[in-house]
Amino acid sequence: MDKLKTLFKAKADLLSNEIKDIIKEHGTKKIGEVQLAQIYQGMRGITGMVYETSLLDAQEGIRFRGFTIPELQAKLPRAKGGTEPLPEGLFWLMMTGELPSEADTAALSADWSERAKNTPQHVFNAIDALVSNSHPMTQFVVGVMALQSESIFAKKYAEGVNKKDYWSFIYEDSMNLISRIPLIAAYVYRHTYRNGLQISSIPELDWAGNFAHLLGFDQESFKDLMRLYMTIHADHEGGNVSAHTTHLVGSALSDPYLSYAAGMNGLAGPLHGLANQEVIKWIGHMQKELGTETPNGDQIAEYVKKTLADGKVVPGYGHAVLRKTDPRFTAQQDFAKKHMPDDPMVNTVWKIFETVPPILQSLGKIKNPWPNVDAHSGALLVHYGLKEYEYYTVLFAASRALGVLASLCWSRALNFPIERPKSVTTDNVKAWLKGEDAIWD
Ligand code: CMX
Repeated sequence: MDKLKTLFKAKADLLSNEIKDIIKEHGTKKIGEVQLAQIYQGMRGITGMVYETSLLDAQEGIRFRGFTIPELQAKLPRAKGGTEPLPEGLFWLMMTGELPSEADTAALSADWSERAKNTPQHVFNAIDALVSNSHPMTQFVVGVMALQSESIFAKKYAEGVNKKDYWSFIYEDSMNLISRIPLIAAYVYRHTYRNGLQISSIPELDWAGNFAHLLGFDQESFKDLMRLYMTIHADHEGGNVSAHTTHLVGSALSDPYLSYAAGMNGLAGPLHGLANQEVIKWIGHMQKELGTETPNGDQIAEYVKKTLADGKVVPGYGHAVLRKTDPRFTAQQDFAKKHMPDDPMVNTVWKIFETVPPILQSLGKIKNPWPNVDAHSGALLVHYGLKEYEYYTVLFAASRALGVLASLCWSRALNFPIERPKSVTTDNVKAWLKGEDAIWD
């Protein structure tokens, strides 16, 4: 067994026993009270699942195993000459709760590079077979689904395997899938926007550095952007649509390919990960309508009011849990201040940041008027010439694999059961409001 797998199993056995004791001693304690509004309004605020890899605080933002993004930037190993953390290091941290050494991250880079070899051709043929205007996220998910033929878990389950061993095959599938995600994602990009001219991997590069290379962007600072990008988008606790869907589908013992693909179909929604493409599309329309690349605050305010009057959302703003500026926005802003402080698109994003929150706040109904991760990411990509905004969610999806698959390993290692919350009908609710016995009592 490789070092990460051995360490992961030891941690999982330990936690599994602790959880058994917690349930035995405290299992009947109430962890919260569900209100009627919560069951009608997206289950907001209901604590209903365990997700070990990260935790979101409404005021402070995301912590990965207790570490904030600036702490990760300081503590995780970097590529030689690089200034941003390696996503391999974050994956190790999410899997074990421990910060990896440089040797651990280097070994993981080499392991993923090796596992990515001999990706079956039928994966790329499946993408080629799609109609040419298929959205990049559709192409990406089809590629992942085609790769499901390689699932070790599905094969072993069909042969009949002891449930105690599920975690091991989920681990192998997750590692194999993560290793090949840059290949599938870059294939979609080159296939759609670069006349199908594909680029070969550089096996010695780290996972995100090689991904940048496969896309056709070899500047060192773009590689660093990808390392940062793949780190900050990886995980956002368990309740968001992509993480929760992966977790839910995985709970039926669907293998990691099926579970991750399901989650990424959720990420492709405009209220979730697709918002990163919507932001650049929206800014592009604003620039066109106003006839300027660098609108001032008053012009932006007018355009925002028009967007709202047309019954649309302002993309990149608001969040279901966060109540402050997203630290993932700030991390990207810091990167931009360092690498491209005079870029017109980046400056427009900053001007929007000055202008939008007070307008949203003044409406009185929006719980979080501050920018989320998607408000900034596109502008950085545009700066480097990656202007095809319909592709942006694929980058988010590549990163999100690290968090949702690390969590899937944990869910199987802890033997979490199939997820099956209770639903009610409005007739049940009305009867209960009239004083009849509630079916949930
Ligand atoms: N622009 C306009 N209206 C907004 C808004 C925004 N950015 N954010 C919230 N609202 C509206 C909601 O649509 C809702 O309106 P109704 O009462 O008319 O239905 C009202 O304000 C209250 O919403 P909320 O409780 O503050 O927010 P929700 O938890 O329901 O939704 C989110 C959260 C992210 C879907 C929402 O803020 C939104 O649509 N933002 C724009 C899309 C976006 O950026 N999504 C990306 C989120 C991050 C990610 O997952 O990648």
